[in-house]
Amino acid sequence: MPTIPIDTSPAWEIDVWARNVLDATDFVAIATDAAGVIRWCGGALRRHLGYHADELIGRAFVHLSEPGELERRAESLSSELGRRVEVGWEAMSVRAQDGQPEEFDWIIRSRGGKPFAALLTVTAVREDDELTGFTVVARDPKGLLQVEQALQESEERFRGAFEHSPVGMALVSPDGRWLQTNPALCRMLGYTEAELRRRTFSDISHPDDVGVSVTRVCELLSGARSEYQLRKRYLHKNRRVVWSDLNVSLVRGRDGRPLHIVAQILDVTAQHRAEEALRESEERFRDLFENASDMIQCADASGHLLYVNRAWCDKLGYGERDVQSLAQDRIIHPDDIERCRGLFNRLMNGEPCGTVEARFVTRDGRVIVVEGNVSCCMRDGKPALTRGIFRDVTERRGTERLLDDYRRNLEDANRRLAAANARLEELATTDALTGLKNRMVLQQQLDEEHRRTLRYDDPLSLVLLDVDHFKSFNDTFGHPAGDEVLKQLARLLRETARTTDIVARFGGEEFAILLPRTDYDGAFQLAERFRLAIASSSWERRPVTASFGVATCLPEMTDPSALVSAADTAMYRAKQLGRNRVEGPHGKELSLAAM
Ligand code: GH3
Ligand code: MG
Ligand code: MG
Repeated sequence: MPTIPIDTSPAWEIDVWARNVLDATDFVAIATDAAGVIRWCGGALRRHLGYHADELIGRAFVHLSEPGELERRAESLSSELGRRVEVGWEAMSVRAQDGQPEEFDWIIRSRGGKPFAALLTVTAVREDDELTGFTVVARDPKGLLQVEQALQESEERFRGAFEHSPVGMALVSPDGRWLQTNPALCRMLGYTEAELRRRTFSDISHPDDVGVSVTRVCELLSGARSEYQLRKRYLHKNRRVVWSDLNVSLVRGRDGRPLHIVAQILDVTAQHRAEEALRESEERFRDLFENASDMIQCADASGHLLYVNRAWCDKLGYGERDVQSLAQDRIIHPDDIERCRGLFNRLMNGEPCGTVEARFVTRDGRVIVVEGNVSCCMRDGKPALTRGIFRDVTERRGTERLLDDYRRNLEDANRRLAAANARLEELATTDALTGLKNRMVLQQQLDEEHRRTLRYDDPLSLVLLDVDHFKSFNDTFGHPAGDEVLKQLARLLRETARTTDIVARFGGEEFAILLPRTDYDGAFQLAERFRLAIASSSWERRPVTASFGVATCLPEMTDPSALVSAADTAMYRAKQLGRNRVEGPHGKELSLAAM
């Protein structure tokens, strides 16, 4: 028979047989008063906890607890019940007081100081509706002990992992308070663990992310989801934004009540910034690509389109989807395919880029003219794809053609105008009957040569000639025959003159020959030559002769008309002296001297 400790209080007496039965069981049985002071204990007490019953009687049960256990339980019950639960016997018995047996995991400190895990069942004892005490049954301590050891080791391992994890980790109460946080999280957020304990997750979340965080937690607590992932912002103690990837799950007790929230928080600020920068740059390029007014296309190495931009679709009338794996030949005008394939093959053979002008055919069969630039993109040393940027130049080509036509017409018109002008000038300067220069031209040339003579002191001479007895010729043979004489005479003068001499019809049957750089002697000899040419020419009706007057410009002749007058005077002298002769203003002497 085991030793039976007898409580002196009659209320705590127990039947010997009952005690024996209890001692044979594998659980520890304890009875306390209403304040949790142990009044009786038995069962597997000694075997599993090492105590004698009388060592425990009179001690508060809570003194058998591991440090921290009571605080944790009081805290969790406080948040669960929404009122403050004292760190003491109340934390162990509050539910039992409500009339239901309370079952929970607990760690009891054994006699040797070793912790033992037990499943405690606390039941209130009432007499006449008055609470007189509690029974506490610590079950299955042996099995639990092994589990406890394993748990302890595992907890140590877990704690090590928790403490040294580079990822922020935390236990959060269902109402959002940080219960336990690891150093990585403290570093990430700039708070000490104690500072975090005084805050909720909402306190340090970015205001814009509080709403979604709270919603997710509510979903967890309501059972709508068992975990969630979220990218959210926290505010570091120094107010800077910390981007994090949050992984959250809920731990529930045996009875399904939410115990605490486990959160893993990875600082992704740098990654987030990089992603943002990438997204922005991608957006910029996409904007450029999509909104470019040029047509942009990308094709694979077999010439099938991979993607095109909006301008491409708009110009050619295709939808973005129709284009996928469309052969690019399909949009090229049949007559231009050969040339375009040539460029494509050159690109495939290593030419980095090339320009092309070609006709594209729209989906509804219209033809547009494009010019563009195609380049090749290499991957692993092999041509992987081609990119082309094309501009619709249909209108420009049309305008260019119009401009070309216009330019050609203009050139034509200019040519015709120049010809007409030349003709007009000829008409204005040429004598219609003889084809010689007219008197106006003679006058201009005379003015010009006269100026030159005065300036350079070059000699200048003028010969005037008048057909002899021409009136009687006309009278005898008719005017048309007279015209023929004038034409033949003009031809003779032209043939006899030097290239520098200017032969003109002076009026009626009078002609003039202006002789630049020719002195009086030279002029006289030339006049003789003209005279002989006329007199010796064969004439159809009767011999024709003319009388010549020669004059050379003298320094006192400041006006060109003086030269004309001198020649005219000389010509009259020739008439008076018998015609068919050459005369100077003062007779023939000079010429004779020269002959
Ligand atoms: P002279 O020897 O004194 O010069 O006598 P002339 O008859 O030649 O002189 P006159 O001045 O009396 O007559 C000139 C004639 O020249 C008169 C005119 O009919 C003729 N004549 C002038 N121009 C033309 C012309 O273009 N064609 C023809 N057929 N005759 C012309
Ligand atoms: Mg005359
Ligand atoms: Mg005459």
